[in-house]
Amino acid sequence: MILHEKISAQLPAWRERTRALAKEHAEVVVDTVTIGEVVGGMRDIKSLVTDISSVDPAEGIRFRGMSIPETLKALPKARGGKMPYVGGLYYLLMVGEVPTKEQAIEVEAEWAKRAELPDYIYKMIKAMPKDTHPMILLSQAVLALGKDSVFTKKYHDGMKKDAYWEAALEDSLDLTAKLPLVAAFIYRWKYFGESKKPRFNPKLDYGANFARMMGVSDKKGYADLARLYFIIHSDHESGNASAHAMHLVGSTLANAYFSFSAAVDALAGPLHGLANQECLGWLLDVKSKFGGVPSRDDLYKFAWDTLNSGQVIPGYGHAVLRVHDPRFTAQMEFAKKNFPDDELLRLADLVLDVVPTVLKEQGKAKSPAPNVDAISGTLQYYYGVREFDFYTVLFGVGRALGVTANYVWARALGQPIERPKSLTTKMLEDAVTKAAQPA
Ligand code: NMX
Ligand code: MLT
Repeated sequence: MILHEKISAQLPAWRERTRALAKEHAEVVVDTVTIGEVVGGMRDIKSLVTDISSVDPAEGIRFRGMSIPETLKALPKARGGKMPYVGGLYYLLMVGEVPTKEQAIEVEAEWAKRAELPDYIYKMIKAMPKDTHPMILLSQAVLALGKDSVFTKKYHDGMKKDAYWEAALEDSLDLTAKLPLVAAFIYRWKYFGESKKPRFNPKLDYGANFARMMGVSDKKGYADLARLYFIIHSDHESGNASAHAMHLVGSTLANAYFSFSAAVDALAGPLHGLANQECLGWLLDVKSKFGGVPSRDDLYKFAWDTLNSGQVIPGYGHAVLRVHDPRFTAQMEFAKKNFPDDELLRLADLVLDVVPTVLKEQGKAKSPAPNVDAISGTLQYYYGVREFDFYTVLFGVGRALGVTANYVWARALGQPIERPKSLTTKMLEDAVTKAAQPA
């Protein structure tokens, strides 16, 4: 299998680099830690290692060193579409090189072989009350798929540490192949009462299959959106809550299913992935209150009312980014190219004009710029996926690509169980007293 072959060939050199850092340079200082960082959600503390992606506050995400426009340009385009093969992105994240079209298709073919769900997954989802949030269903399904984890089986059969990554890769390929089916089934069952099992057509790519299984009317348009969506949501370095949850759980040698279920749970928080659902809800509230796109003044007042009621404005601000999120820009460009006159898009555009002003006036948010969630729901809504509590499931399908690539490499490089040190409040106060004493 191509990913196995390519990673295997790189491993000796990566292992040597990691060994040298750990053994020969362990004492080199890379950061100092302040009380503000300790009590402030560990913001900015440099304490994780990943080569899959990196986020620059002034520039945004780079996948294996490539910005979003560079990634979209370089990856081979899917047959019949304008966006790249998702399999090509997975190859880039896993291998660190831009694949040829044939290599991207090989990953797609690998997914097609594995894209089937055991019967009990359907039964389990259907056994849940209809008003269950789709992120609960997704997390349950992922966890339940872990019954067949290759990693867990081989671990108990005495697998050697050097081979962990191979079993991790098997589980990651199985999981990422099955996720579109899980997501599409949740969608069709929960909102339309359909219990037909989705079928993955091996002649079509990941994006086109997803569009078919979701049952949208513009399959070609939605296939391109799905490709773009999964690619840009795949990774955002390792410190974001979902990636970090996956990494933490994976570091205990829990399998990829346990680990990704934890990532899904983290993504379900309104300050993280669920903001995309909240964001569309906020836009629709504006629309219904004003009977369409309001005046700038009305929107300005509405935004202030949200802040004054103690809520955040979803889709704006970021823990790391200090500029417009390039994932926002990529989606805005897609929308303007494909449906420039859409009413919700015009509203999102007006929000982009007003909300950063309001956040700046309030003066709390370190960044008033839009993040990825500010626009993603508007695109789904246009293509008819209007059940917005489903949106974070889509984020989850995309995020799996990046976090599983990280998970495979973490096992390949023998990254240890994560275990930071905690302090008591008294210890921090003592540190303050000590710092105030003359040297
Ligand atoms: N609306 C209102 N207040 C905000 C916003 C916002 N969009 N963004 C930040 N703030 C507040 C924040 O709540 C905090 O207030 P307080 O001091 O009262 O606790 C203050 O500004 C400083 O926060 P920051 O340091 O700028 O942001 P932080 O790193 O703590 O949090 C987010 C980052 C993304 C959680 C925050 O900007 C936010 O809540 N945004 C809205 C929710 C959202 O869009 N989340 C999605 C992020 C992307 N993703 O998909 O995960
Ligand atoms: C993400 O994609 O994970 C979000 O932008 C949040 C983050 O990076 O902290």
